[in-house]
Formats: sequence, structure tokens, C-alpha cells
Amino acid sequence: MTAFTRTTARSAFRSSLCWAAILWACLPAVLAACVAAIPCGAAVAADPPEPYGPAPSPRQLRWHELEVYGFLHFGPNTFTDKEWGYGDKPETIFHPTDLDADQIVSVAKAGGLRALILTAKHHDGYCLWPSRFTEHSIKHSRWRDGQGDVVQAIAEACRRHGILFGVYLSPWDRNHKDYGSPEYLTYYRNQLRELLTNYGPIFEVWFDGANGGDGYYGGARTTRRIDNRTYYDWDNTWKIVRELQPEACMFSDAGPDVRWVGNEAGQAGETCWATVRRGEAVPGAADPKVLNVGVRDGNAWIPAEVDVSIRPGWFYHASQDNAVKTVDQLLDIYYASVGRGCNLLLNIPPDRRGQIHPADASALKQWREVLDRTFAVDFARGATVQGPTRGGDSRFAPNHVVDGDRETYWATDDDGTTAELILELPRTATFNVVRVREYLPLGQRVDAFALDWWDGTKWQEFASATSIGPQRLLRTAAVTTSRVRLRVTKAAACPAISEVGLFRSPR
Ligand code: FUL
Repeated sequence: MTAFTRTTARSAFRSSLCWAAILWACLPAVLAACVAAIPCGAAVAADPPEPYGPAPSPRQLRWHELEVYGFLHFGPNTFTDKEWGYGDKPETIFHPTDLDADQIVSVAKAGGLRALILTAKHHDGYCLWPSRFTEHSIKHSRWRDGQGDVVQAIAEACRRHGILFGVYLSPWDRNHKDYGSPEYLTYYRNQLRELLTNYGPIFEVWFDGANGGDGYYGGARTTRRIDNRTYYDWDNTWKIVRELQPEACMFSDAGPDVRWVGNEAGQAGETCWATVRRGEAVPGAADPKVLNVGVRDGNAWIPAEVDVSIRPGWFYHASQDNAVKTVDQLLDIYYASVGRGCNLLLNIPPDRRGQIHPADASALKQWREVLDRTFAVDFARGATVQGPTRGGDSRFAPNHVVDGDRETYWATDDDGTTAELILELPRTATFNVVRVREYLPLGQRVDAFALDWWDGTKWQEFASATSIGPQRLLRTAAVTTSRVRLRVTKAAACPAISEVGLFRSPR
């Protein structure tokens, strides 16, 4: 190649680069012109639906994904055989003989619990950590010569085993001399600060609603009533949690992030909305019926958490070793809690050794095995799905309900508040559990729906239900088919469904 031809080639290459750069810079304008030229009616892009009503915050969305976690009721009551301690027992009463935080957390993990919440202080006021603000704690116990810290032991074991950790700090304190006066509030908040500062990330803070009554109160042995609407000045207490653990959800009868479900029997309402009217309830003063069902068109997203014990009591009592819930009872609870869009907080109380009793561990493990087997195979995955698509835009196409991705969803046009999807399964399947999920960032939209199966000649209804939210599980007798139909029969806004799953429970 001569010097001339080399120069010419270089300059031609440079000028082609130059053209490419110009074209690249103009690309957005060219594309916009092309889109504008597409005739009306042939549009390929539709806007996502507007959210309907309140939607979850990012911290609530993370909380919804946990679904099942455990409660540890542990403290003086474990050793006195009581449920509510009076607050007058000597600190030495707490003496687990062989506390093993790894055993507790391993049992929880084998049961599929994704977090544990520990009663750092129950109503008796006894602290399972060496609080700087009271002498009524394990620092005067015989356990580890008063040098131990149960909160730290459990928090660290949770981290080692890869599950989350949360704390319960009873507002009612039957030991503290100041309970009922403003000074107690300072004490309570100091303790909250200790727990939220010294033990790593906290996923949930549990504010119990049981409040005021008789107690030891520093020797006064009296009855103290408080006005639960004003005494705790909750807004300012909650600010401490937001300041120190902004990722943590707060539970109480009234939220602000998660509400009580209104009973301790493991039963969410058959209809259960994630929304309620903010400010209507306060911790310790709420209508259990409203908490159980929620409020359709409420102004706040405060979903329900279902707390229930694996035994009759919250604390361990040897007399209840034969009364541990059976696998079938635990399954019923799962379908009446998680299956109705709530999270399940299952209490597994450590015994006097400081470990989970074998009866509880075994029930929990067997329950998890059934659940794992149930949800191992989704017969709807990969089905061909037919139904209306919002604006003809593939981002909202029906097949998103079977793609195994909660971030994608099927939606219809805004006027489509009733709609149907037909799923042709990859192969004939026998199922007895159906899971339907709404796409939560767009709120709770569906009021009623049904799932049908094709019996070879006609549609038969498998089951129908009302609220969906994070998930709705329908469980009934097994059917065998290769075709199912989802019918949204009533919705407040066009449906946005992220999953339809079909499963087979072995029992
Ligand atoms: C209730 C308490 O009074 C019980 O002792 C238990 O802690 C339960 C989870 O909450 O309000």
C-alpha cells in the first residue's frame, strides 16, 4: 500500500466514523419519528396501570417475601411455668442448663423459618440482655455467671445460619417502679435504643398490645392503668426505630408497618385486605374483627401478621409436651395465614435447657417437608396462556403469570375489571393447591376470582375466593386436567396478576 492510498483509507475510515457518530446522536429522534408514524390502533407500548389505593413500601415488600418466621418466648416464665410473670421473681430464676443458640436456629431453619423474633423483655420486665438501665436482667442470673447475653447469642446464631433477627420489647413492664409515669417512657426508649444499636440488623420490632394491670412495680404491688391512646406517645417511639433501623418493619395492633391479625389461633379472615384506616387503632386498642379482615379501600397498607404458638402456651411448659400441634394442624394454619396473604409468626418456645424440645422440632420439620414437597413442582410453569393483554403490549401479556417471576405480571386494559385467562398446561397434571399472586406495587385490585378446570367436556369450578394480595392459596380435592381457567369476577381496577401456580400437596 502506497503512502497515498494509506492516507486516503485512513481519512475514509475517519469520515465513516464521523457519520456513524452523527447517526448515533440522532438515533433517539429517528426512533421517536418512527414511533409517531405508527398509525393509531397499532401501538405496541401501553402505560402500566395506575396503582389502586395504597401500595407497600419497599420495606414492606421485603417483609412480604419472608412469609414464615418464628417467635421465641423465653425468660423467667420458662422456669416458673407461667405465661405472664408478675415481675417479682429474683434475677436468678432464669437459669437455662444448656442454652444452645445454634440448636434453636437450626431447628427454625429446618422448619423453613426465615427469621426469629426473641422476647428480649416480656411483661415481667426481665431483660435477656445486660441492659445498662436496669438490674432486672440476666446479668444477675446464674447463667454463664451473669456474663451471658441471650439476645446476642440468638442474633449471632441467626446471622451464622443466614436468617433474620427481630426483637420483642414489651411496653408493659410489671417490674419497673416507674411504669405508668412519664419516666418509664424514657426507660423504655433507652432499652429500645440498646436493642437497635448493639445487635446488628433487626428485621422487625414487635410492640405488644397487652398493657397495664397489676404488677410488682418496684415493690408497690399495685394495679396501674394507662391510657393506651396517649401514654406511650408511639409516634416518637416509632421514630427511634426509623432512625436506628430504617429497614425494620414495626408490628403492633396498629402498625405502622404490620398489624396484628386479631387472634392468636392462626386464622386470618377468609377475606383479608392488606389495607386498613390509619389512626383508627392504637396498640392495645383495636377491633379484632377489623384487624382480621382489614378494610377494603382503607387508606394505609398495613398487612396482617398471624402469630400463633406451636403449643397451647407461648412459653414452654413440660405439661404441654404432648400438646404440640400436629402437622395437619400446622398445615391448616399455613393455609389460613400465608394462604390468605399474611405472614405467619410461629412460636417455638425454648425449654428449660434453652433448646427447642424434640416434639416441636419434629412437628416443624415434618410440616416443612410437606410444604417443600407441595411447592417443589408448579404444573402451570411454561403453560400457554390466552387472554386479553393490556394495550397489546407484551410487558402485560398473560404468559407472565406462568414465568415464575414475581416482578412481571399480566394486566388488562383499564376498563377490563373482569377478565379470563385460559392456561393450556404443558402436560396433564393432578393438583389440589392453586396459588395466585397480585403484583403488589400496584395495590390490591381484585375483589373476587375463581379457578376452573376442564373435565374433558365442560368447565368445573375448583374453588373461588375474594382478596388476593401477596398470595392466595386455594386448597381442595385433587383434580386432573390439562386446561384451567382463571376468572377475575370482580375488581376495583384492571387486574395485575403476577402468578397462577398449580401444586400437589401430598396430604
Ligand atoms: C400477647 C402477650 O400477652 C402474650 O404473652 C404473648 O407474648 C403474645 C405473643 O402477645 O399480647
